[in-house]
Amino acid sequence: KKTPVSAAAEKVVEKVREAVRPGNEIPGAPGPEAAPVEEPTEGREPLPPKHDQRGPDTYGPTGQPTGAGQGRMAQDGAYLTTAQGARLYDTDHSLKAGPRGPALLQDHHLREKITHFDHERIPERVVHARGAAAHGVFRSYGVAAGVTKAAFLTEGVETPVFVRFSTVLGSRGSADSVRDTRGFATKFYTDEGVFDLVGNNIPVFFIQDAIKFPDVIHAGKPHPDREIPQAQSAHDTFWDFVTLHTEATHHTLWNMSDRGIPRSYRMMEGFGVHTFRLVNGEGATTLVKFHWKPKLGVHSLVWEEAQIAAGVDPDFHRRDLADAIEAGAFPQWELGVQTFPDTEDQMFEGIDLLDPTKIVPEELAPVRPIGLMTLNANPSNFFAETEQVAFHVGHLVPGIDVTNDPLLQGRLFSYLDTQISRLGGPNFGQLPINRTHAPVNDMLRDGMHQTAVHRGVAPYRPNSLDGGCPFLAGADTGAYIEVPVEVPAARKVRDAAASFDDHFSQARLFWLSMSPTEREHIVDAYTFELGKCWETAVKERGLKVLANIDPSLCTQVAAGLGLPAPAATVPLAAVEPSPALSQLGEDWPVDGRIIGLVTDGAKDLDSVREMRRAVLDAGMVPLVVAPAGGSLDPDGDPVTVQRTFLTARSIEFDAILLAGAPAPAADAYGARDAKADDGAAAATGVDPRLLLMVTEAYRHGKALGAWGEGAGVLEAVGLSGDSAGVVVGERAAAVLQDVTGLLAGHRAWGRFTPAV
Ligand code: HDD
Repeated sequence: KKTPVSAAAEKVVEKVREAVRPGNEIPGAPGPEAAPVEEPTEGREPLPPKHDQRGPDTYGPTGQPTGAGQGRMAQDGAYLTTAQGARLYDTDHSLKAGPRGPALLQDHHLREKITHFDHERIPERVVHARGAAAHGVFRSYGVAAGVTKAAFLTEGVETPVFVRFSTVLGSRGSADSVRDTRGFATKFYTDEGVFDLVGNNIPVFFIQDAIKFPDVIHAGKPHPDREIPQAQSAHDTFWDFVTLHTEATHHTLWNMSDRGIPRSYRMMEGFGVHTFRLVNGEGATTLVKFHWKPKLGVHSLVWEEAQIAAGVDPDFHRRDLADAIEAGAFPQWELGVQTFPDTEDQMFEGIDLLDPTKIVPEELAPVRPIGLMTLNANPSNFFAETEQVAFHVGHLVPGIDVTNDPLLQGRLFSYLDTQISRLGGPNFGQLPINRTHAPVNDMLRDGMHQTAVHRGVAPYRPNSLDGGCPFLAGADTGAYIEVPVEVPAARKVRDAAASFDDHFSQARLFWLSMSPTEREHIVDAYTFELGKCWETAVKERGLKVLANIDPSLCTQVAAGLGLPAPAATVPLAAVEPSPALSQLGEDWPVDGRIIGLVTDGAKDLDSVREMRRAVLDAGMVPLVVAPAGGSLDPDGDPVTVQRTFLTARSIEFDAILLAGAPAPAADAYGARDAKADDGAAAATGVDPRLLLMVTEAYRHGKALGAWGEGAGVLEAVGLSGDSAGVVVGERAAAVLQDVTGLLAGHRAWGRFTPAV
């Protein structure tokens, strides 16, 4: 006999059954099969479970395993329950004194649901709050085995990794494409414990001593009164600090270069920044700087494109990374090392290896590749993985040690400390994403969010009650065996080495290593950022700093600001340029590049089909753009439209191919914005939104290709096959070949003045 409660529950289950999507049926749900519901998009298999998360570690909120083959749905069981496992028959109405009465305090479900929701957010990271991450694997070439005993660097060893990329200044919800340094943090789950390489895409830092980190970050973050601007360095406090504090000059110059606006996380270098110390099996030490080199090359946005992207697609980099991995275009980086003898003075060719504002040019110490990292899986849950991952420069394995770099020394304190407030206590290492893959046998106990159920009575050493366990490893096997480096007798001081006083020579080295186009971008960036400052004194001080880098840089920026160019106050350093610092001049693989394929939706669809296939075969991603959405030629060989003139903007594409010349379409959704009576459209007969797309792409140095009627669009904006980086041909295939050639160099650099 049914009680009224179970009858209501039956009704709810019935509703759920009706809504269940095919393939997602609740395992073990009672009753007849649910009627399939029409799906608007094609179904696809879920991503395979991540290797480092298989096994007994993954449990749902109430303890049910969510390992391989499970966890496709938000919930695993048939019935909705409370956190305590009590089944619920209604989750939409609070318990009230009558249908129109007040809510009752005894409604546990209401209070539990709202309380949990109220506490869903944790504090965002104090820096690097905005990020995106991916799982992958690192395969060692074994070439570093002579200089380090780290087991994961022996030949052929594969180590699971989790990498989080980030901006520095913006909040969690800020835009990806802003001008900023990017974080590049890698967690290696090695058999000997976790090794974190917590680096950036810029090889130097603003400050030489960690004690100044709060200063530089307070200056860079939004102004404390109005909390603006968000995720920007173009404001008075930032420039006030970096112009007063000239050791920031080198890092600031990198930020003002194209490195500050990467095209993609997949196309960034990564740097460990500090000099680390490697130790081999014999105890011999080598100083080392870590580098990540992307297989796709180092590429950037152009500034206007970055600004448009920040509004049109604030998730530009996050989406790019996730889409590429989902499409199987797995990004790869080689890990490389520059090695230096561990001399007493820790200098190399006159460069202080302990000064994090200095690089060692690759021409002086080549980067030797020691392994390959492939990112091959997206996180399944942003909060659990990307948000809760906790990196720490002190997470080291035997064979890798720190140096006395004063910036690194302070970081060793900060990263552990920050997790305690961000993740709510000292047990953050037990979160699935942070768990080491090596067996843990510590004597750390209790604390907030303790999830381990420790046994035994003697979490102390020495003990006799737990059999004296755990035992200690031999002196040659444990981590954190200090390298017995000499610490010369010294007096306690608050000071730095005299070599730290050189703030300009390497900034000059970077400037001199840039191509003319890259220099022009740097001039524009300084002029923009200082131009956004309110205080003239800040602008003038900014120019004084630039004069000490290079007079031509200073003069050009001064002209843009309308201020006199000051003279240098220090002698300009005589430095050799380092060609390795320039991003331009080479050809790179085009894998995963996004190609906009524009059609009028009716004519010459065969060439669109042919081009789509050819773009895919070249390892790139074609996106068909048409005046309206849906399917072209649905009764024949259908072509799916992925973007319309309403939903697409030029910034999404690395190159645009024009198969047709769509006229202003009064009937397409969104065409009212296009104003059929728009002057340009009326004059050219081409949809003005397409004219904007092509003009922008041209201005941003993107390759353009056209055949057939598509050439008419180019003509409408005054371009032809003779324009730099523009290809017009009879046949689609030949056009693609030339466009791919242009993409290999990233942009049509010949379009910029001065040319490369
Ligand atoms: Fe830092 C986060 C990189 C100097 C204090 N840092 C953080 C992240 C990266 C870096 C990539 C984000 C990690 C993630 O994705 O979770 N930081 C660097 C580099 C530095 C550097 C390359 C200089 C070479 N950092 C630095 C200093 C201090 C900190 C000098 C403090 C004295 N950094 C932190 C932090 C953060 C952090 C407050 C914020 C969130 C976190 O650690 O987990 O502890």
